[in-house]
Amino acid sequence: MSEIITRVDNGIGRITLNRPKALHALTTEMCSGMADALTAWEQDEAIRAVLVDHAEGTRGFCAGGDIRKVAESGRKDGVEAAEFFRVEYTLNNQIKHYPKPYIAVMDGITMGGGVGISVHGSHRIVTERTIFAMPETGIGLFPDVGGGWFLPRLEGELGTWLALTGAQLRGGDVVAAGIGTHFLPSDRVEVLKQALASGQTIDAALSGLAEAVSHPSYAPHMATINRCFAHDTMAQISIALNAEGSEWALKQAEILTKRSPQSLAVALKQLREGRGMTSFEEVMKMEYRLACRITRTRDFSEGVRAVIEDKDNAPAWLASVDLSPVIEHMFDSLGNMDLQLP
Ligand code: QUE
Repeated sequence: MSEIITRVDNGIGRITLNRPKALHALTTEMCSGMADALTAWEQDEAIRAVLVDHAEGTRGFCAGGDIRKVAESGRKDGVEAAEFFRVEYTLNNQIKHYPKPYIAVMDGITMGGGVGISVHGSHRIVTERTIFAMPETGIGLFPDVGGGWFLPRLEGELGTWLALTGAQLRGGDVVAAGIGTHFLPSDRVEVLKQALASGQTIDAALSGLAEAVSHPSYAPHMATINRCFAHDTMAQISIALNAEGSEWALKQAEILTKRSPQSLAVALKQLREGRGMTSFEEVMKMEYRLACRITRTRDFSEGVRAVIEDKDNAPAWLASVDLSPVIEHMFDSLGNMDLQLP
């Protein structure tokens, strides 16, 4: 059975992720298959919009990327890992600039790579089952797939908090944050698909089915988030959280002690650089440099071992002393190996 199912349903290009054993985590082949379908439908006047969803079960839309394979490659020469990121980030860029409506159904777990194939689309459908997160600092990676673009563009320092701690947002909170565009109870997703296939316009179908969202559950913490996560070094952020003294702030400080110090430093600089960049392509080029380099490091190998391979959830990160020269170097050009986008 193929890992993605593509078909046309009454003028709607449909892509269904179909790798249920790995919660639809993206492989190189899934990304290139999606890119090929999007390219074909871009030119096809019979296609009005694209809708991306997942097959089988209610657990989730997409857990991320095929991180096991990336880690295996990173422990060797990193060639396969670099190829994966090239194909995945080129797809993220294609979605960002797609000329037709791109509707992602973010039903259930939507993390990492799953965010990259949804958040850059024009229409992001959230249900009561949606669990959004960018959890990469917990495996020695960084919040990639365009995290350097969308996270610093959320309100205040919300994106910095999400990126560093890997915090999860659920249901309506995902729309309130601006990550999703529409909230639909999950039992209306089928109704939406039928409405689109019957020729209703997307905005007419959505305005009849979407529900308003209430105040997000993170709202009471926004002032603290904006105060503490505004700093430009991890040491300052940790000190600020501890100085707050509230139960919530101390919990965030404790979470940060469990994340890879190298990932935290890379992610914080990635978001600060990304905030100042004026094109999505520039961000993806930066992230490609970081991905190629970080996936060859000890912390990434160890993070994947602890969280995904052995599942002991006890990564032994390298000490955080004197990281800055290593971090700075990760942002350097790859020369003729830099990411080239169309
Ligand atoms: C952080 C991550 C990922 C993760 C767990 C983290 C990630 C990812 C997966 C994942 C989960 C299930 C699978 C799979 C991959 O888990 O990026 O193949 O079956 O892809 O804490 O960044």
